[in-house]
Amino acid sequence: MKVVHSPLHARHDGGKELHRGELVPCFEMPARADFILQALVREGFEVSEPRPFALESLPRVHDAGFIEFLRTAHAEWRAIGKGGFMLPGGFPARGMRQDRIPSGINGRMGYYAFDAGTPIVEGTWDAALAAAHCALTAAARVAEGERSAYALCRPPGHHAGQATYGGYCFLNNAALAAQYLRDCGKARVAVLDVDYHHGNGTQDIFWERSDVLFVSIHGTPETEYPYFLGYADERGVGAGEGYTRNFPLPRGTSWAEYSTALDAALDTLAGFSPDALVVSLGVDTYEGDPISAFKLATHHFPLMGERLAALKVPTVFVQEGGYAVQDLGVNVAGVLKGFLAKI
Ligand code: OKP
Ligand code: ZN
Repeated sequence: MKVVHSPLHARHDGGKELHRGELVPCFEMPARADFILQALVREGFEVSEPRPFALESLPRVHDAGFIEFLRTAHAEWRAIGKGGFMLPGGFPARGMRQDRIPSGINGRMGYYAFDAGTPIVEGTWDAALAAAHCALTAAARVAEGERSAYALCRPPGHHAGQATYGGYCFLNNAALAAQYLRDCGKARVAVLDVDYHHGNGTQDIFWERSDVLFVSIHGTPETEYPYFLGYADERGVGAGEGYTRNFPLPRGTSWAEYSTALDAALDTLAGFSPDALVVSLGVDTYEGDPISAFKLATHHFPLMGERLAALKVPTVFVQEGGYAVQDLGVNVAGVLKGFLAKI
């Protein structure tokens, strides 16, 4: 399995985020990718840089105005005399208008953002675009016939919706990979999201579609971020009805209950007979994660990989979350090695 990685990820270094009422150093930091890369190199994985993709050629999963906002946001911030990181100060909540996009940069930032914990800095766009290119390159390798590929994406992507950013995510790397596989002729593509947090952005993007199945196992939104999506009764609408499936689990969930949910999710995936699988691979389900509350141990991650291999479907792994920086590498390598051992 080849690894796709870009050093441009380091251009995104948010500095501070608003967390539980305080500005604290960002959990989503450049060292995350460095630790994962080190571990994978140590394990003998071959690493390459992403292929180039023209902006116009990106699979259409995001709104054009939203992409333009991300591309130009920090330059506009500098144009009004500001530097450093950008955070929004207001959102179009219930009872307010959603149909007017403010022209000023502060209002436009609140229009497209859905939280105040996702800073944009000067290099954010370059890093987010490079992460998208990593996911697309991994998808291209699988479309060309490789059994699997791993995209070391940073910043992550699964919270980014059709026209929204938040949860440390700007472009939805997994959704771009899934759409790329569709565009290459894979008729049915499944996305399995095992990050601790619900993949609200991916769900949003494929909500009304029956050609891409979205399945997510995550901390219940009753207590866990992103709070407002990810309940079991969300199953898609219109043509997409039944093609979104959510498995919310309580804080404190350990491998015994987790693996039962994983088996149910895998049954759902097998019933869809996908031509390709994209795994949104967050390892923040780990017991040592500083912002999450499941209890998976390092030795459980290879078991997860083994079960994924049993689907016998060409698979693109896309890195999402995981914030126990020192242990990220071994946990990610564990999933990939477990998978490789069973294919
Ligand atoms: C990203 B991923 C609220 C702080 C909440 C956001 C967590 C994002 C997780 N201001 N923190 O799914 O690992
Ligand atoms: Zn997460």
